[in-house]
Amino acid sequence: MPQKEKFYLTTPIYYTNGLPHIGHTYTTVVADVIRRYKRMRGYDVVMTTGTDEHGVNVERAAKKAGIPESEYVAKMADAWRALWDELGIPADEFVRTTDLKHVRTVQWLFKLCKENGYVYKGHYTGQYCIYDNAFVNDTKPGDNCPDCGRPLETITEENFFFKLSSFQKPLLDFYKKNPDFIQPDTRRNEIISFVEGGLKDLSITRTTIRWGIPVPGEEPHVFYVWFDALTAYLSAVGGPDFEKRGMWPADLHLVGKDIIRFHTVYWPAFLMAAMLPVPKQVWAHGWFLMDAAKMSKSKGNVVLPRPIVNMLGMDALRYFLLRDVVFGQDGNFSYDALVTRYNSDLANGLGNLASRTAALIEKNFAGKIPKPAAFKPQDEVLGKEAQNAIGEVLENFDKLSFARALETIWTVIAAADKYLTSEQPWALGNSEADQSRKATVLWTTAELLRIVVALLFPVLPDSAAKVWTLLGQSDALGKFELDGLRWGQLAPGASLGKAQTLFPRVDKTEAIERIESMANEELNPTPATPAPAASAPAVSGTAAAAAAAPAVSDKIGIEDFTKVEMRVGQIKTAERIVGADKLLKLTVDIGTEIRQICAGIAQYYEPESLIGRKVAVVVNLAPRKLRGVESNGMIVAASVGPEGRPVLTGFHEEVEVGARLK
Ligand code: ME8
Repeated sequence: MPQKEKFYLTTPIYYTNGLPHIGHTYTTVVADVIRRYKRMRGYDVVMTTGTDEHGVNVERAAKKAGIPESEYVAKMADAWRALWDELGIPADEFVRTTDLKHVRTVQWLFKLCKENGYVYKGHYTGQYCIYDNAFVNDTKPGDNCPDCGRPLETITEENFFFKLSSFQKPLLDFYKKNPDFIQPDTRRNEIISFVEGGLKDLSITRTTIRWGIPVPGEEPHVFYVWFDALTAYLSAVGGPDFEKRGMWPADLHLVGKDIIRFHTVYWPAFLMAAMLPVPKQVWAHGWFLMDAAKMSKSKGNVVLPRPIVNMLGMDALRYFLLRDVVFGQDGNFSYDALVTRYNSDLANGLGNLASRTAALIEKNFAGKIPKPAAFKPQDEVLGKEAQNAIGEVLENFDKLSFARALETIWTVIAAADKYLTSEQPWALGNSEADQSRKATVLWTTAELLRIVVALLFPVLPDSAAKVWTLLGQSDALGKFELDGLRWGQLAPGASLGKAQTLFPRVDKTEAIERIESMANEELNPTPATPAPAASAPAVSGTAAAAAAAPAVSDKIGIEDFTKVEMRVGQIKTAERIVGADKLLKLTVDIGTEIRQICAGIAQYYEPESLIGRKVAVVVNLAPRKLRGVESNGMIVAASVGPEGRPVLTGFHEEVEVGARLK
């Protein structure tokens, strides 16, 4: 058997000072799609992800948590790994920068660079962003970080420097010789002009940070975050023994555009200095934005993967991430677009075609794939369309043009829908001619579905495999070789598998409310309230949600109660929120300020009836977003009856706005 060609791809190794949001999920999902695709094209694939665990941020976070750094990062790495497992995208190699094999690789790489004359000791004074772990050029003392907006610190210290300046020409030559090294082209041009502008030597160690990999014999120097982090790609596949494993150099580093420079300038320069093979390609995708801003937990605008998966399934999230944004460009994340696509493309499109076809075969051919009779031109046209789609889709997957590939597949699905509607196999009778025609039409549709799901497996692994089994295919779809996929291979006589609902239609408003409510709970967990199950009613923004939860058995002390600051507020304005029929947007005077608060009372209170009304407000609740609208506080309401109708609190005497409830 000929040896398989290898393909090594990586995601960034993510920082451990937060948990994965949809941006990290995006990169990891894309890596998983490529991994599955390449395996179906006959490659021996390894995909690496991991955690970037050193630096001052970790020191601080561990201190805040009151635990040693090693314990803190171990917990965080477990949480990242567990989430990838839960989402069905575990890496083949999960590398942690605190792994011994990684520590050894970094020290070895440094030794090689030093022996080859590319490392020297010097002093550095500069403005340093402790949040981004980087010195920031072109800034002065007192400035804020241009990336994250937080204050910079002036730092002078003895450092080891890497002679990046020696690599201007080698890098430019390398980019020229390997025009596909940096993708997409716009990023390539940016990097080329950056390198043409001149490269300064790079400080690669610190003495001000304790939590890092020590430079052997040079303590207290520890490695600077990028020399440490980038090397993880190599540690994951053998480190100094990389030749034995045979995976290095990487075929593809997938990164967000924020870290392209580190991957396309520093990383190849480090490797060139050590005389090691340089990766073949770095692909920088765009950002998922929320309200036109990059997501970050401090801005409170992160989208979490788990609530979406609980509500719609992982395949739906994967499909949306790849279909809605052109790979390489920025895209705005919207729950509305997500659920709309789910209903139109997955529930009504693929899901409906599969269940219709299976039901007709079940009814007319006792659940066995029928044998087609003579083909009519319209059958052949459809067959050609599916056959042509194979080439087009593979070509687009090769270029990482996922949205294009999916568009092509959905054109074929739409053509099959139209075909069924015009051929109307359900209207044909039981004569021999009608039976033959029915058999031909249903075989044609089933064959098209087989091709569609074979192509879709990298993106929709669960549902594609379900349809594959439904069509009576016994081999594992993930092992199917796409190079052998052709129109006409569906063997008649195979028994259909068990019918399953693939993508049940959902009510958009309700689905979004549930996702948001689960996300709020995950971001601001209330220890007294269990995380809502997917089927729990969403009554966001009022205390009714908490009141509807099962009774809390443990009593709390007064010190816990006093943590909740409740005040008398007066409603100033109230309006409905377009697309959210349960929510009202209120502005409420709480004595010291006017707050915007969303409350899940729209089905029970007319907005106008609320103006001037005095209510109890929890004022020290962390702000959250409901249907994209900021809510800063919570209106207290009783939860009445089985459906939890919210009834607002009131006062029987005149009370001052802002008075505290005790
Ligand atoms: O930068 N949209 O880690 P990190 C799309 N540890 N992708 C996003 C995103 C968004 N809004 N937010 C994050 C680091 N990402 C370093 C990397 S590698 C040797 C060291 C994705 O936790 C995207 O892939 O900040 C981005 O490059 C990465 O997460 C940054 O992750």
